[in-house]
Amino acid sequence: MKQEKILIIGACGQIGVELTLALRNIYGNNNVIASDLRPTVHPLLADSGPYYTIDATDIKAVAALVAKESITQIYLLAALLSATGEKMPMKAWEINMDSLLQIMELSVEKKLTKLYWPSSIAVFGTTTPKQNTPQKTIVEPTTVYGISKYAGEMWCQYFHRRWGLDVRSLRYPGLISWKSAPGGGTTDYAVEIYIEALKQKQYTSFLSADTYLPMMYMDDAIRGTIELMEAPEAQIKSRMAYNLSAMSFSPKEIAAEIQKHIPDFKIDYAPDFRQAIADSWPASIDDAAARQDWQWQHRFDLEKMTKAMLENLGK
Ligand code: NAD
Ligand code: AKB
Repeated sequence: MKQEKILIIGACGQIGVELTLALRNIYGNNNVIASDLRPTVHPLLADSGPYYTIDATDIKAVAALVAKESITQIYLLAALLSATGEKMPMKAWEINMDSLLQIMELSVEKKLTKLYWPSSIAVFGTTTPKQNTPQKTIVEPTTVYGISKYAGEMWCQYFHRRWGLDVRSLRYPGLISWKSAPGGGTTDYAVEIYIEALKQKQYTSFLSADTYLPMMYMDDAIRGTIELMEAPEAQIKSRMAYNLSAMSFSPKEIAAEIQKHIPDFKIDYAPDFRQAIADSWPASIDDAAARQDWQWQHRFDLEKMTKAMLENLGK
């Protein structure tokens, strides 16, 4: 077992639950400390290891926990996502940025071995090339969430250059999972659609039929995150965030894939404010740098993911 002590902040969210479980498998239950703003732990994390209720922006509380648990690495997942962020932009900026800056300073001060902080395809905007969006390109995000992610990437690069902080990051696409619910993003439709297909055989999509977005099954995202974090330091050439890609589809295409399993499933469309956010994002992502630098490879496509989602949610 590896001798690291990891703190996950935002552990009860869509990614946090699965990442905590995966890291506990590798490092041991008591070496992976889960924490979140939520007063009670997510049911899937109960009984598998320590849990603390903590506010990521309360740096004194975070520092006290780091000292108490002798933490050596932090995964900072706490954030407000794109759709929620547009409803409360100042709050989103505060949570997304204050937590990152303070935790980066703490990481340098306490000489933590590594910090993980996820970015998003939301860094890209309407002026970015829409197809096969490259690692380095025009970046003019339109949402407060995207602005916070791009600013955060620049700060990660700065802390690495200035203080040698081993901070690593990925630009996740929309993530699709069945263990823990998504938390206020524009890509959440691609989870809701499976749940409603099983429950009601009907789904009203808040994005239009032909809105293509980059997407990924959670198993791939968790494996990619751990592979990035475990890669030798010399292989990490980007201290901004790596583009990461698996598949790209539209609401119409995911509905057609579901209909192969549930032939009477019906979809209709009622686009809302999230359509403008989706329209500002890439349709597909070029992740050649991640594939070259640390040998990233996805395993799930739309067909395989749909089978896994329907099977697991069906249980
Ligand atoms: P989520 O909303 O499901 O989970 C975030 C968790 O953070 C929640 O449990 C919430 O209670 C907690 N939290 C919020 N404010 C907090 C605070 N002040 N202190 C402590 N905890 C707080 O989000 P997620 O989908 O798990 O995303 C995790 C990270 O990955 C975020 O940075 C997000 O931007 C990024 N990301 C996610 C996706 C995706 O599709 N899920 C895609 C790209 C990037
Ligand atoms: C969102 O839709 O906000 C997230 C993301 C792609 O960052 N899923």
